[in-house]
Amino acid sequence: MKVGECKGIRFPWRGIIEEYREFFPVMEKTPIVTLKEGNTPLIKAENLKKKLGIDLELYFKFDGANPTGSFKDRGMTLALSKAMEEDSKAVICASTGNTSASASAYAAKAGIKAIVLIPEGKIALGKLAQALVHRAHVIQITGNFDEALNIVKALVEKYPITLVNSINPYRLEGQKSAAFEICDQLGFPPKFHALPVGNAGNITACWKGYKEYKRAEKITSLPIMLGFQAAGAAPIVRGRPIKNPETIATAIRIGNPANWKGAIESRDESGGRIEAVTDDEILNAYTLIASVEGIFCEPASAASLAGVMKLYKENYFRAGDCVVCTLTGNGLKDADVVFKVLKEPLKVKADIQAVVKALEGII
Ligand code: AN7
Repeated sequence: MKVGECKGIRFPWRGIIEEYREFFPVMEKTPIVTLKEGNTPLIKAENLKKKLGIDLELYFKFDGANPTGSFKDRGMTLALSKAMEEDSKAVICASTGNTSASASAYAAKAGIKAIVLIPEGKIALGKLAQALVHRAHVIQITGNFDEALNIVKALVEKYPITLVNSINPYRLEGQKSAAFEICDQLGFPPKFHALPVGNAGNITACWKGYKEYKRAEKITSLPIMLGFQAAGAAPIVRGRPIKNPETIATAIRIGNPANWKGAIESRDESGGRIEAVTDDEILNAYTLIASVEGIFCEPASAASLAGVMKLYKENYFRAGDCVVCTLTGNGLKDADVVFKVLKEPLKVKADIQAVVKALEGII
């Protein structure tokens, strides 16, 4: 190959729609809007297994490695492709941050407008930056996610704008690809699949994915679904909407999940559990995943491991069970949290003696 001659990308991953086309409601003429989402790493957590002394085959599905840094891209590629097929001129969503980041990026790629409603002061800075830089029309409301979603739902009744929250069925269609990938990467379905639960779209989507993969005879068994909500925002666990949800994991600060029913069905059909984990448990799992496994996920994502650790202590699992935890988003989006949890780094004079002294006992 001559220098400067580009032959295109070799062995390209084509994005989830092209890779799993037979499972999606797309047509020949559907314009595919993709940032090549999916194909995210499935990482075996050997270090964590040793460190915690747990007898599980534990894996992380790191969906923070998606183009905009979260699993939402899996749903957004389909939602935007269908919006384009329907000749939509604008998309709208309410968001705790990741949906808005993803919608903004995919709308930019599609060349249409994005409008996002977010709870003021309650979304991670990186996510807000993403919506702004992709040139979405960002509106901060002095209210929470649930209120923002109600406004957005009312707006799409009146205006010709496509809703891209997970009540848009194409979102869940796309997100089920995570289940396909996990089965393909492992070579079989896991015994358990643990996820954080906010609006409950992802657990609903993954469960749908496993069922479809089984129907297509790609797998012969189904996993048991485990969903974890933050204790201060755990409507499904408490059995009633939470008016003022609170948690450090702002991504899942949701009091009235749109896919509530889907989450209950996933739990009950698979024989799984939906439980609450405290902010302390979430933060402990968050720093553990980063320091022991080298994966920087966002706090909400760590709810999956926090929940698995909690159930492990309750002797819920059998020795050697295969457990996949989805890490839904990238920690860089919400780096501020690190400084709330860990000490600031040492500061010393620019002099070798001072640095050596600071490293006493380390080198
Ligand atoms: C990192 O972006 O709801 O249970 O508006 O960003 O499918 O809602 C985000 C949710 C987990 C929960 N982890 O997933 C939004 C939004 C992260 C998230 C969830 C979200 P769902």
